[in-house]
Order: sequence, then structure tokens, then C-alpha cells
Amino acid sequence: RYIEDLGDLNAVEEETKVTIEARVYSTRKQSAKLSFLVIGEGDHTIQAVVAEGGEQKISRQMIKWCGGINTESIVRITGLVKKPFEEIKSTSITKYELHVQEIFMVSEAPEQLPIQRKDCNQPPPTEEEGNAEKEGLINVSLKGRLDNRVISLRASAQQAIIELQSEVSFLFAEYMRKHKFKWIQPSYLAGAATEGGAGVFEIKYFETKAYLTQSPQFFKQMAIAGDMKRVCINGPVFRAENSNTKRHLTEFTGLDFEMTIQNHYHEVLSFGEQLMIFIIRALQTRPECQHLVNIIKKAGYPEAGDFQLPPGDEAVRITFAEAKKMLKESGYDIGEDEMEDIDTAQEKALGALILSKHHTDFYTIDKYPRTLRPFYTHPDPTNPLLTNSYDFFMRGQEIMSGAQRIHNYDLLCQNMREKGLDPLAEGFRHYTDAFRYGCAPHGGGGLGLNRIVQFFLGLRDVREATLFPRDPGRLAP
Ligand code: ATP
Ligand code: AMO
Repeated sequence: RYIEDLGDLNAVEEETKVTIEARVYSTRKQSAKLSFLVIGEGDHTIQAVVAEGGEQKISRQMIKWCGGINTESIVRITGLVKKPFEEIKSTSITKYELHVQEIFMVSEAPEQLPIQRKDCNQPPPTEEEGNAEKEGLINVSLKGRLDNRVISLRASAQQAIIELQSEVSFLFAEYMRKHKFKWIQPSYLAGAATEGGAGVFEIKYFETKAYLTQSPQFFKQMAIAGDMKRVCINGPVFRAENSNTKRHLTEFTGLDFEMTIQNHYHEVLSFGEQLMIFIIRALQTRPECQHLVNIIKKAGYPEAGDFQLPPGDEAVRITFAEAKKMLKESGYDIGEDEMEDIDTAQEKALGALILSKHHTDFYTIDKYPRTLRPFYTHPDPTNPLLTNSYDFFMRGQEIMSGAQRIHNYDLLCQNMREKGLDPLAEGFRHYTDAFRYGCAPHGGGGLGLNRIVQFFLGLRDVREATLFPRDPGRLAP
């Protein structure tokens, strides 16, 4: 019987003959007559016993060879499952031993690998800690892990982080489909910047130039102008930000949505909040997600598994002005200028204040000043200095920006001109025409997938939540 998933071994009867293919995690030659191999797959391992004699007439030469197999090689073993000599206490070790009858090398790893899987399971060291060696384990730096991504990815906690990202993508798609959104494919080549000019990658496009999309903003809005009513996207977003922070990448995955508004832009805001509560709640309750969170938690990530959702799943929403007031009342140095943004440290402090007051790590800030938002953001009809726009936060850090959009052509052109942009320029003309031809009131938002995983788990660096991160210093692997 071929066992595809090592975890399934627990379900077979003793003395069953099985075949497995998995990696060698460690080897031990006990004597001329006996060797042990620990064979593993993710967080499951089984001990394989290679003993002299038996039906298959295992030779001493074979035992010696097994005891010297390079770790990380893939072997194919056929053998009998038996109760081990000693009771196994760890839940990650299968309850049986495998008594080897046949063993084949499927893919041999070299004797020396640049890093070891076992040295990548725990959170990477902080800069102060360096590549610290603790209790015989070398805790490989994040750089070392990313330089050798194929090996670090084999460490069960690192793999679980990437698998959790996959769950978030599926949950986003599930919720969107349930609410009748269409999953559209925008172009990732654009003729103009959407989020301001500084952060775009310019590329040569035959005789002309193009940009890698900074946001699918124009495409999702134009789909609404084409009467698609509710659209969503899961795709790459490129930002030429020369930033070396722990939450900025030059390429990240955007989960975008855009929808028509019936009466009030808070319809969009409520939709986004319920989407996030659905995703986080599912991460906390669905067995397949909990399994991943437990692996990560067990590996020593301090904040994994303790994310607080608002009591009763009632989203907590405050205005930008209220956020600044809360900070000021707590003694933070907030200037008199009501239009001035709050910085990252203040945002984090606000996260802590909201956690103690409202008992939630997820919340929304509404009504940002006009000066802080892109040209397509709808003004607040009751206060021309403000906009119908919002950001979502997890543990005091931004995971989403969104807004009602300007759908009136004249107002859009005026707003663009005020921000120094020409609405009739070649790169903007098709976008602005969409509103000249008539477009329903609408709004939406863009979530950073990598950041959702980072802040849900409380990871120090967004690169840990990214399979192949790109930043100003990294283009490979
Ligand atoms: P967005 O893409 O919506 O702007 P963001 O999280 O980058 O998302 P910003 O408003 O750009 O939000 O930045 C928020 C804070 O993050 C800034 O006040 C600043 O402290 C910090 N920050 C942003 N970009 C950089 C950068 N390139 N280098 C260092 N810090 C930055
Ligand atoms: P914004 O620029 O705020 O909004 O981006 C939306 C979300 O994307 C994530 N994000 C990032 N993640 C990793 N590295 C980065 N450099 C980075 N920059 C942003 C954040 C952020 O909240 N067009 C609007 C969205 C909209 O209004 O629909 C936009 O792009 O989580």
C-alpha cells in the first residue's frame, strides 16, 4: 500500500506492508547489524529500522549504506509497520516504526548543505541576536533563510506560514464568490502611475515606456464603469519604494475589491470589515488553519494564535480625528495641524490603546484628510477637507486602504488638476473617459496579503510571510 502522506500511517493496522517516499532527516548506525533512519515530511516523522536478516535478507553492507545516507536525500522504502520498542510521546512522530524490507535512493542530496532545515524552524534571530547558537541549534538569519529558500521552506513552521497565506487567498476568494464578486484579471502593465509618481517601476515597452502596475486601481474602477458591479483581484502589485522597513516590499500581493454603492459609502466599509472578520475568524476556527497556526506557535512565534477579534464580531471604527484625539489624550506629541498624518510609531501606539479600550487587534480608521489621499478619492460631502476613505489595521499596522471613488467626471478632472495631474494625458485619458461615459457610484479597497499574514501571526518581518520576497536589495532567488 502506497502512503502518500506520512500522517496517514497512524491510521493503518500493525503489520501492514506499506511503501513511502520521503526525506531522510537523520541517520544513525547503531551496530553492524542495525541502522536507524528518521524519515520525515513536514511535521510528521517516522523511524525506519534497518536490521540484518529477515525475509528480505538485509545485508550488513546495506545496513552500513543506510547509516550513511546524506540527510535531505529522498528515499523510497517498503516495509512493515510495527509498534516501536518504546512508547512514543511526541504527537508529530507517527505511532509506528517502519521495518525496512527494501530501500531505494530516489534523489540524493549533497553531504553538505548551506543551511540546515532544523536551524530554520524557530523565528529568525533579531539583528541584535545574530546567528546565535543555542542548545546546539544554529538559528539561521532571515537573510540566510531567504538566500536558501528551498531549504528553509522545508522547515515545518516556515512552510506553515506560506500555507497560511494560501488559506487567506482561498478564504478571500470564497467570501467574494459568496457575495457575487467576479474575479477579474487586470493588466499588470500600465501607461500611468495611480498612487503618485515616485514609486513606479518604469520599463521599456518597444519604442515607448510603460510601468508595472502600482495598483490595479484604474482597471477595477473601469470594470465597474463597464457595469461589472462587483469585482475582485488577487495579483502582484509593484512599488519602487527604496524602503528598508519590516513591512514594505517592492512587489507584494494585493487582494483588491471594488463594488457599486447603493446609498452610502459605509456599505463598502462594512463589507470590507466583514470580509476581514470572516477571514480571521476562519483562520482561528477551521481545523486546517488551526493546524497551521499550532505548528507556527509550537515553533516559538510569540504572538501566533493570540489575535483578538472585536467582541461579538462588531467591527470597531473610529475617525481619523478621533484617532489623533486618543493619541493626544495619552500624551503623544500630535501637532495642531489636523491634516497631518500620524507616523508608524503613533499608529502602533494607537493599536495598543484600541486593544485595551475595545479588546480588538483589528479596527478601521475612517475619514482621512484630503491631502493624504490619492486623487481618485471621493471628498466628504459634509466637510471638503476630508474624504470618504478608510484604512484597516491589524495590531496597529495598516493592512488596507480604501475609499469611495469620484465618479463625477468634472469633479475628478478638477481634483486631478489640483494635485498637478493632467486628466487628458495619454496615460489617464481612458480612465477619466470611463466617468465621462457615465459610471455608478462605487468604492473599494486594497489589502496587502503578505501583511495580513505577517500581522495575524505577529511576524517581525513581512519577508517571512513572502515566498520569494523582493526588496531594494533582493532580486533572487
Ligand atoms: P501605503 O502604501 O498605503 O502608503 P504604508 O503602510 O506604506 O501603505 P504610508 O502612508 O506610506 O503607509 O506610510 C506609513 C508610515 O510608514 C509612514 O509614516 C512612515 O513612517 C513609514 N514608511 C512608509 N514608507 C516608508 C519608507 N519608504 N521608509 C521608511 N518608512 C516608511
Ligand atoms: P495602498 O497603497 O494603501 O492602496 O496599498 C494597499 C495595501 O497594500 C499593502 N501595501 C504593501 N505591502 C507590502 N509592501 C508594500 N510596499 C506595500 N504598500 C502597500 C498595505 C496597504 O494597505 N489603490 C489603493 C487601494 C484602494 O483604494 O483600493 C492602494 O493601492 O497592506
